[in-house]
Amino acid sequence: MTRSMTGAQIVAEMLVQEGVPYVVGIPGHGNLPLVDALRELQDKIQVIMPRHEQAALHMADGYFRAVGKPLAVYTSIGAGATNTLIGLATAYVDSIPVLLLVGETHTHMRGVGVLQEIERQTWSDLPRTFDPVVKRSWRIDQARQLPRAMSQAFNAMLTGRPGPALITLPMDVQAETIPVAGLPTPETRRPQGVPRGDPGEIRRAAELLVTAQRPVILLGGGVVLAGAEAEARALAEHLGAAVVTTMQGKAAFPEDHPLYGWHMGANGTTCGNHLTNNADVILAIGVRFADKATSSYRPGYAFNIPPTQLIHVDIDPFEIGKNYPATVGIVGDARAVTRDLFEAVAAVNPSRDWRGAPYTQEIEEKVAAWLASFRPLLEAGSSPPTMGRVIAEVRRVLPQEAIVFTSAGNIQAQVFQEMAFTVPRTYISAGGFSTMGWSYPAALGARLGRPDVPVVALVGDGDFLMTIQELATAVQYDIPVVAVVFNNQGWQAIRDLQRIAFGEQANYGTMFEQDERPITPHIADIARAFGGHGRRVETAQDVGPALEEALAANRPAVVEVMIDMTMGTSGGQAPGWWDVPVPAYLGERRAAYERERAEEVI
Ligand SMILES: Cc1ncc(C[n+]2csc(CCOP(=O)(O)OP(=O)(O)O)c2C)c(N)n1
Ligand SMILES: [Mg+2]
Repeated sequence: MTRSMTGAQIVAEMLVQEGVPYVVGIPGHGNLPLVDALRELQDKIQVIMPRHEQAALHMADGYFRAVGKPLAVYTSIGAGATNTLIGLATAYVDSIPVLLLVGETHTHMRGVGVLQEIERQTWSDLPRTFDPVVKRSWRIDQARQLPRAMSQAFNAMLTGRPGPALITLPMDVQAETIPVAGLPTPETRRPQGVPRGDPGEIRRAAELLVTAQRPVILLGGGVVLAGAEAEARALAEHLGAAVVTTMQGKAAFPEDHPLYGWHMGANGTTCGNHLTNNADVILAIGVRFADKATSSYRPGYAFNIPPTQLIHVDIDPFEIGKNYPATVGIVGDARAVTRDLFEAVAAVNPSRDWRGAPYTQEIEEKVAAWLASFRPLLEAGSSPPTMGRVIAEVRRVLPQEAIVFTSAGNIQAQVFQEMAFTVPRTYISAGGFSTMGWSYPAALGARLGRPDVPVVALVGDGDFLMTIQELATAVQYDIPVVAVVFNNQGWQAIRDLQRIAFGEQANYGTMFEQDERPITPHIADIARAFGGHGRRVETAQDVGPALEEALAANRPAVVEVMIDMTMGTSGGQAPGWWDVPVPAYLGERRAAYERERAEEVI
């Protein structure tokens, strides 16, 4: 049966058909027909109004990372659309699907200078504006293009290497009516199954793995995106391989497992670096080998490839051989390839008895030494408490299934290094883009999809102050996320980096001060003014009870913890190396930097 539908009605109905439960957005004159179409379908799809378009993207991003299904975001034209840039970039770098629907200039008005149109170099062209931060975009001219574009956008987002998609919705196209005989359905348009790896290459990889004396399986974000956690564990336990993860791969393997070696890299761990540095074969699954994870490619700080032989598995051929040479490169879905690898290994070798084996003992000893290295700070009873102590209190209070968000600063680095997770998708971080302002709205999105578990954002004061207005959204929709705000009254992570790379004299432009005294808003009071629960604590003993109280309140809540700002105890450790250029006028520091940089193999 042919129906008359507006462009906006086509978009809204296809969102429902795709099973999208929430659409997050801010209205304007540029998207009124879309908002009206969503009004008509409000029984089937709920609109969530954030207070900033950046937060809309982050909410959808957080929802996907927790649930594995995409949400859609809408904005008006111009200003509303451009406010999403950081959100798209964050999602794109970590390969997270989000559908962004932006209002655009009417097709017949292009180029005149419509309110909020940018038309000086070209007529308004939002796909061009967003080109580097979306996997794929569609510039729409007519309503009849929309069914195809919507269907293609979901395919692009959800297949191969996932990522965000952008569709422009010119104002006239949203309101234009066309006859629609039927809309494409996911059942007939979405490919089924996933790309398997090449069987010959899988056999070669299996041969390498079974002869390895010091195998390491390195898990990245691709493992989580493909849901390959169980397969990776089965393979590690069959081989008796050590397991190390990147930031995006954290929690893909139980962090209390005897084969677990934590993380390598500049802000990784001594045990992780030891294992990856000394591996004879590394099986890397869904990993980018980005600079921080590799200690800026300085051999012996995270990796020694070669002589270590690398088996690199990724859905995106672009990643293989990008930064390190691979002995075997396998393009395919992480889950399918890991399962096939397991079968290939099991066909030629029985399961190794790894419990109590010398390699397992070595892993356990190195991990124990790492955990002991920060225990003094973790047990410190000083006031204000150290960040490490507060993280330990948070871990003690939260159940294992609670979902924890971080995004930047010392708190992101330290949770990565010190907090143990045992359930997949419970540690979620904006790892690749390290976006301040991300955690809190992302956690709100996650909680929409996971009302069954506590969702907590662990944020620095700098981080939280970038999207603090989303407390209004949390209160409006009664989303009981707890933000634990680590208030050290400044951008301490950068202050620490200044001190390490440039020296004490470089203390400038990083801490919130007035007349050389720290200055901060009372963040817990702000939370109460928004209508949420808010408590500020200043001693280590008060952290646990305050968090328990906030969780029990079961409404939007902030626990603000004043944090020790003393240099040396203010953050975590840096067991690797990171290429942070310093100027020549710093003399010996520059000379040391040049010597170190000369060792990079990139
Ligand atoms: C949007 C954005 N701007 C700037 C940075 C650079 N940056 C990284 S960490 C950091 C400081 C973070 O401060 P805060 O959230 O208070 O955490 P702290 O390190 O003080 O614990 C800054 C400015 C960033 N990651 N993101
Ligand atoms: Mg801070």
